[in-house]
Amino acid sequence: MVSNLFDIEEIKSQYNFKGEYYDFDILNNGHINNTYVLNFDYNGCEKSYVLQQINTSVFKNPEELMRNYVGVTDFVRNKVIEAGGNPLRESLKVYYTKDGKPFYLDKTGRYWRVINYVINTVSYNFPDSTEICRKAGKTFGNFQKLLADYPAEELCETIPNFHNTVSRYNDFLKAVEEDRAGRAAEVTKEIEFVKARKKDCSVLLDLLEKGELPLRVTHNDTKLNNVLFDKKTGDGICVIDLDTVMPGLSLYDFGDSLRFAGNTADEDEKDLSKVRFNTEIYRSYTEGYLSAAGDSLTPAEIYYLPFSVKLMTLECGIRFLTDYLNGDVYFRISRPEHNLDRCRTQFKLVEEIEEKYVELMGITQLISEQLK
Ligand code: GN1
Ligand code: MG
Repeated sequence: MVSNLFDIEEIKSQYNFKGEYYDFDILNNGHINNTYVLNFDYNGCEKSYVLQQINTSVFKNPEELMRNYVGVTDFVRNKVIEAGGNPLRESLKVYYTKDGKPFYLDKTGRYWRVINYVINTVSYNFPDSTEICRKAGKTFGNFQKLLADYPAEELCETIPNFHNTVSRYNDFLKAVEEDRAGRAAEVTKEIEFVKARKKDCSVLLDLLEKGELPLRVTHNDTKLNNVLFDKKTGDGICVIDLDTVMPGLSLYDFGDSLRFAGNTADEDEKDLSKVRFNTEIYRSYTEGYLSAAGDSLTPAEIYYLPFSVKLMTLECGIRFLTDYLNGDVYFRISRPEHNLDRCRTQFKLVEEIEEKYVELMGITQLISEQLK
């Protein structure tokens, strides 16, 4: 198959792939990188690799990023081996080019990487059941624990201030002021929604500064579709999308997961009456997460779990709105108002979480007491 997305002959000449290449699939679940599965015939068996083009307008230092990526994947793989697991299914592995690099820089300046394709897995863009969420919670909770002794000083910040909600708020104010795409007048309601919640933006950062929340190594992009589930057992076996593994708060990971999984509708649903926050999903994810990571968390981290869901949802809505105001320069879109629709689902969810806040606090407290 001929593709104008990448030059397969050129990619093939850089790597020691096993077998005869025959076709590729596009895996564009994410909003940032371009991802393909390259399929080879290896002695009559299918052998696949994942090829990703790193988005360098988002990740400005792809070579530093790949240093992180190799460090983290090697670290996780060693832990999987120590625990007697299967490293090619439970962790990612970066393949090196023929000249020994963990990435390939092509003639046009595009950065590529090749990693293992984990066979016989499924991922979900939507949680079909509370059970899936319990398992996702467990998988991210384990991942958190696995990284607990990762040497944080070796990690570069692949996107500076990624979950710094105060700086996200300031970027938003700047976008409103500059109004580059001339759209501010049509989104005054959304702009006011954010401004009314300015205070929320600094809560976790203040606690971090006061030493009341610990800095950890975190994933920072814990969408449900970043977990691969084993097709047979249904268990979450591998966490993917490791570009944003950086020092952060455990609460960023927990909150971001439920921002996505707790939504009863798609992230870009236009009909807001369908967008609700599902407290049963919250309950099962939290049970899974705390059963895996609970004993490594501090009481303050547990106390702020419900707040983190609200904050990460607000942050994501702010980011979509900011991108809409800037003329859609960051997130991949497939329709003109895509970022605005995404922003609106997030803000509807924030309202839902605010309404259900006391219930969420109760659920969290109960689960954490039961696990003691
Ligand atoms: C992006 O590419 P994807 O879909 O895994 C974004 C996340 C957002 C998410 C919103 C590097 O993740 O931060 O939460 O979209 N990743 C980056 O769906 O910005
Ligand atoms: Mg992703």
